[in-house]
Amino acid sequence: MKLKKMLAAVSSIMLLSTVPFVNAAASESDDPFTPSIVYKGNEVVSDENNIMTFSDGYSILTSDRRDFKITMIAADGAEITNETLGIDSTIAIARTTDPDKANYYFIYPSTEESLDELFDIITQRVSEGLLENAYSQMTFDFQCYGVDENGNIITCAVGHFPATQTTYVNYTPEPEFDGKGDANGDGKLNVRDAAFIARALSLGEGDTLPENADYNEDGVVNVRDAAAIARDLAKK
Ligand SMILES: [Ca+2]
Ligand SMILES: [Ca+2]
Repeated sequence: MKLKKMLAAVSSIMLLSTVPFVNAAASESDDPFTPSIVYKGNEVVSDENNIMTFSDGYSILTSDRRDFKITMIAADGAEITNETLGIDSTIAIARTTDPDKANYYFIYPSTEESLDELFDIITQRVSEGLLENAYSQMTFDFQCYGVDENGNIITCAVGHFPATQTTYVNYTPEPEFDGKGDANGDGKLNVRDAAFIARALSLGEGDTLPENADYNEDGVVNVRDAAAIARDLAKK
């Protein structure tokens, strides 16, 4: 057994099992219409014989691919129908019930082959401007694997892990948090920051709060900042 490769696979699976695919540095495809971005920036460079290899060099053995889904985000004012999408009239298009995402439409293909075929067409509609963006998703189980001296694939005895693969047409990384409102300095903005500001103010220690506690950017840190943080969090 090629121990080195096996160990690499084992270490990759340990990473993957805790934080699936998020370990790679974000890599943006040269061609934005190549449907290849998986999760937060890790790109599938090949997918053959159930072995999926990512741009960071990790590869996994996949099985039981299921739950196929295409999400389409319509451009402003675009009419989304089987006809405008150019897909078979028998394919059901669902629409979200979330009023904040009124321009989201979904297709649930029954096979991976049909997912791939439809996603090619949908990708074309993004490039033509009918859709703002689109992504395809599927769930699969995966295992790490190694190759023995005879070239046979052997799996690691660590079991199966379910994962969801997301393939975007256009991948936009989440903007980095700029620290605004992070009064307690833990790198996150949440209700603790509103409480932290309120507590410091109530103790008469408002002047010990950091500059970025001025969430509404009016030049003073006061109870309005705590309220604004709470209000914005409630909107999310
Ligand atoms: Ca914080
Ligand atoms: Ca303020």
